Amino acid sequence: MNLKDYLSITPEIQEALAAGKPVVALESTILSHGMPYPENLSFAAEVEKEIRACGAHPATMALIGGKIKVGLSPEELELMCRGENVGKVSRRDFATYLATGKTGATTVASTMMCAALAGIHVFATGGIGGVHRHGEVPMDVSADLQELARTPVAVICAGAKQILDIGRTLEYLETMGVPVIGNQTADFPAFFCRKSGFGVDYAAQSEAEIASIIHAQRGIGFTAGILVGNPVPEEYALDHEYMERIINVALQAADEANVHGKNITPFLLAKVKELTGGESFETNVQLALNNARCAARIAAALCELKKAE
Ligand code: PSU
Ligand code: MN
Repeated sequence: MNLKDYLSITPEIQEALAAGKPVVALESTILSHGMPYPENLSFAAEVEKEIRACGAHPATMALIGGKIKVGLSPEELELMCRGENVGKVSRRDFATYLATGKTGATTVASTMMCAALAGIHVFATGGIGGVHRHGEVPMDVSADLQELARTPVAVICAGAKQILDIGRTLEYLETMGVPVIGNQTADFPAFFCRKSGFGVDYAAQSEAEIASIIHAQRGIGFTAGILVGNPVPEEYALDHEYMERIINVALQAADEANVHGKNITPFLLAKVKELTGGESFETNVQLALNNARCAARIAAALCELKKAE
């Protein structure tokens, strides 16, 4: 067995990659474990539409039937959105899911792995995992951070949710040598809010400039990824203090329900949605669409830079 036996790339994505056209990777955990059905289905359709409107090709990842799926059919998207018997796959789960044929939704970490295997350099998501608040006690540090340190894919996100310790998350990324670039912001965004109070390493002026940084990182042979913080559009941003209160209630609920490990992130996401009466959901959708458009334009600029080599 080798990689070719596991990779299952749709003809559309195969052709796009062969022709040097822009492709944007998308994760499936945001669908299966981050949003309710059927809202996730319309979100999945919308995000793919936005990427196409920007002239790029969307490649949603999943592990299905022992294959690494790069690009999903409408039936496969439906399966991931229904989320019945769909696990959450990070790097440690990858081989088990391939061997057993279980259906797995990919996180930021495993989507980066799939993208790198397929030759895709840009990936759009909502928020990344990170160091959990008081994570030094259970040592809960998302595998997303380690993956950013080892896999050369640029991740376009709206920052990290306040459910995490954003300061420690950024310290970890610095230690691991991961560039953290702001898209026209000097402040690392906090998902629902445009600012976290922590700075990025560099505030890029444009998406073209971000593409040039990704190009340089690849050119010098560095194998770490790049994290791009793209703030939620102003009109959908939520108040920082309000979200802080909501998140403290959610964290308390997680504590009382004794939720740990891989279940804590989906638990907190659902609780925050419940406590904000759906207001946060609209923000979540809009920031993810915004990241998809940004990623598509970065991917297109990167293709131009490669052609000009
Ligand atoms: N944060 C969000 N929404 C998400 C996730 C995180 O705001 O959907 C998902 C992503 O797939 C991310 C994963 O990679 O949760 C992190 O999980 P963990 O903390 O267990 O590594
Ligand atoms: Mn964890």
